[in-house]
Amino acid sequence: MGSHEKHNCVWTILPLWLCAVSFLFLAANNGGPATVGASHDVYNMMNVQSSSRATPHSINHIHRTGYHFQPSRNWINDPNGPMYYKGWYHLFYQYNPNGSLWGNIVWAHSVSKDLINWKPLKPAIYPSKPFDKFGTWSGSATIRPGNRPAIMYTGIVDDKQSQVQNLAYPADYNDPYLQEWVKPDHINPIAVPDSTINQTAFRDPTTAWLGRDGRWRMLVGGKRGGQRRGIAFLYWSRDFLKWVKAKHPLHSSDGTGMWECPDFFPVRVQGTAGLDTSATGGENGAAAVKHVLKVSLDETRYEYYTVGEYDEGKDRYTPDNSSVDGWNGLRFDYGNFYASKTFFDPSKNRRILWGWSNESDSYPEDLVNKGWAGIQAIPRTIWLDPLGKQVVQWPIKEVEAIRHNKVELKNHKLKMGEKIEIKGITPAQADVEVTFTFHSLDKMESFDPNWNIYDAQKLCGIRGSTVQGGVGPFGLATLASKNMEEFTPVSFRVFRTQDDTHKVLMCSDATTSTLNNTNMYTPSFAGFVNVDLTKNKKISLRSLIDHSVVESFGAGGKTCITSRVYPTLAINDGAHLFAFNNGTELVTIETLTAWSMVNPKIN
Ligand code: DQQ
Repeated sequence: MGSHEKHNCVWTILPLWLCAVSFLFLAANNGGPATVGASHDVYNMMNVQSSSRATPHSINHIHRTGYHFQPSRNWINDPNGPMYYKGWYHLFYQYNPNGSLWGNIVWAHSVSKDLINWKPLKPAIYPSKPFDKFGTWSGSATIRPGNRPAIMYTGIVDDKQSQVQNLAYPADYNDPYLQEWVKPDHINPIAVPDSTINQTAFRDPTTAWLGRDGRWRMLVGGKRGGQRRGIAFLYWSRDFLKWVKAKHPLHSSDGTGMWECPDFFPVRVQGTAGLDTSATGGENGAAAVKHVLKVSLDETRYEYYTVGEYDEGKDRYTPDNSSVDGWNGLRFDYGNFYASKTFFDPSKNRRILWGWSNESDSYPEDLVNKGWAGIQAIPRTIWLDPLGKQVVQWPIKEVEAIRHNKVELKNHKLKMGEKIEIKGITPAQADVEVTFTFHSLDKMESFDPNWNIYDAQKLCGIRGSTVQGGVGPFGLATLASKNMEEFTPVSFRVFRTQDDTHKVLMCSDATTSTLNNTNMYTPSFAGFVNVDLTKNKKISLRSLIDHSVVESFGAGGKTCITSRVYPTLAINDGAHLFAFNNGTELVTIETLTAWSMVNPKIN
């Protein structure tokens, strides 16, 4: 939500159908992630109309998830301020207590011992003060020395959605649930837009980090007034109470538009362990570190990140040459995954990534009728790939505790056009890990030099899972109906590039996911996988399948894609799972292990 200044649907009194039609027009013409954004704004428009009359509707359970985080009803968006405190994981999230469209946003709050079973608490932060009277938008938690958490969040101060940053701290540090939060009048707001800052494009403070010079730093997302330069404004503080803006931002990039929900954190150059956000590397035997800067692009509703060097002395971040800054950058997830945020988990020495996965049924009426909207993706451990050019993500270990009914398949060969059904589990709610091998790359298709090397999604649209290839497409057909009238394929396809190397495309294609094609946004999400298949002719895939979501992890988590889908036949017992090969090269399923997933206790 957010850049309302540019979206006519939000503020005009266009009839709803016209907005919906213009959304479909955008969806048909852009073909890219921008369409996701368009849908959010249509929702906004409905909220403006409906927030006062929003009443709890009956809940439609067909596509609700079994083991993903969602409250019992209503709208959710960004994960906020995740942290670990006194034995409990805390998740706050943007929530509309009054309905299933965006609006009336508060910080809802749940706690967990294992990041899988969740206990709801009352909202932690909600509009109550002049500095947040019109909204309590996204922000982050920082654990200050002495185990003292604090939250920084964006307050909306007027009906034009002008934004300031605020600080809240727990009323009682002895309460492990951190139920009460104080927003002191004498210090808030802690940051207001100065004359150089666009006041409706100034939000989502990061977790703060403490420099060697004893000074705290935090970032606020923004864009240069009127222009499309995305900015991570940098703020400094000696005491965490009084914050001043640094002369220059930590980083900015032209042509990217508003940067929402920035996230900036150190990663070890070697190993998978996480680091505290204040960790600095390389000195006194400390592990060498790099930094990751992620931003969520309001214009397109996808995120990108870079890996680079943070110079603490100059307070500048410079992406490495191998990291593209801008719309073609690397993504944590090439699908429906937005406003993500990481935190350091000191209890298990890892950094964990949360991300919001919005609905893809496009009409606001669908959400109103369902009575709920939005889920949080399964938390992922995140670390730097050994080659140093990208991050790797893997579902947290704890999710394995809800696996049951294991089935296994070994050394099964799939000729061109063959598929095999994986039986003995509940395919609508499952976890599946598979490794595919093949003998040679000789049959690879050529990568047409006219194709845009960044536009994996378009390529997947042209060369979908049923279009015969050479090496691939092979993969899993998830949420499939018995006779494949509906299925969401997650697949790999290998191309020969002009320099005689290869490029691996991974697709999670929702175009065939449902027979109900009227209101659906069904993109062929895709990303390239940076793997060398010449020596080891082998690639792995894991998919977490949960009724209306398929979260997939290619090559051990190098490329991740989340799709939201709404089958009509492939629901509950009508859902099936297959592995398939539609390439002329014979593919072997070296191992496939699948499990049903039980329902944890969620809210
Ligand atoms: N959602 C929040 C904003 C943030 C946006 C409002 C990202 O703070 O920029 O609900 O989805």
